[in-house]
Amino acid sequence: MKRLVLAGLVAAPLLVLACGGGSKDSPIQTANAPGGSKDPSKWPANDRSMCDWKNKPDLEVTETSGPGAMKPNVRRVFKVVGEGDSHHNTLICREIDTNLDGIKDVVRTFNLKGEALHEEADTDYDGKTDVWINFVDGRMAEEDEDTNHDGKPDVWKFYVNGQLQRIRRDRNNDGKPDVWEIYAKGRLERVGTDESYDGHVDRWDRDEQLKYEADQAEKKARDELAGDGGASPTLGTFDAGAATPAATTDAGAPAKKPAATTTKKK
Ligand SMILES: [Ca+2]
Ligand SMILES: [Ca+2]
Ligand SMILES: [Ca+2]
Repeated sequence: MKRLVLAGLVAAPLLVLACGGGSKDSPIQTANAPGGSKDPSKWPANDRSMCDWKNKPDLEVTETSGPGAMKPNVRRVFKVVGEGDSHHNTLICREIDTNLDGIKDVVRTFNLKGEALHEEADTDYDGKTDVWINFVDGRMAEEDEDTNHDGKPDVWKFYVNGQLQRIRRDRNNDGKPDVWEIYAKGRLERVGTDESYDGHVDRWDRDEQLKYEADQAEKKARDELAGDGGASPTLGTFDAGAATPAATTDAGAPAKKPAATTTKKK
């Protein structure tokens, strides 16, 4: 069961956990948040809780130890709802110290129906949040990422019915998007680039058919590797997100190659 719970988490911590299983390169795994420690006996008293539960006596809190944890690294916050027979606890917040350094690094909140609402994560364990996820009807609708470690999002991914629709990227770190990627059925269809950083697309590229075919094949292979996949619909969603690192580097580059179809705008 614990594995299922973890499967619902954001992809990056999941990958780190997977690396802990003894795969080749896991430099991230050794990273500590500032103030954290790999030695559980030196875990800080303040685990930098990201759930809002302190001084709220009406909430119930549990602390449990996830896989590999010597001390509790998972906190769940429950709200007591209903009366009489319908009286029960419902999970409203769960936070985890995924790299076991004593500092919580991923938090997810839930509504009273049990659907995910929001998630925040510090996936590189530098003490700063770098992934923000919003859910609609329990499914991921938007995932923002900070890739340049300035504490602000510079990649914005949008999903509809669990499928990636658009990605906006900020290449010059002015906080505004200058690359727009449009996806159809999970495939990158076209890329708009704002070369002058004035907020307007200067060029749309619709080429790179082969690359997208390769991406698709890779995704298919990954889906098959994921096996039953029945754990949660979000697992598939996270896979879609995981396909983007390759797209990230490629998206900045298409200008170099002559595009099959290039249209000038404005
Ligand atoms: Ca941590
Ligand atoms: Ca971070
Ligand atoms: Ca920009």
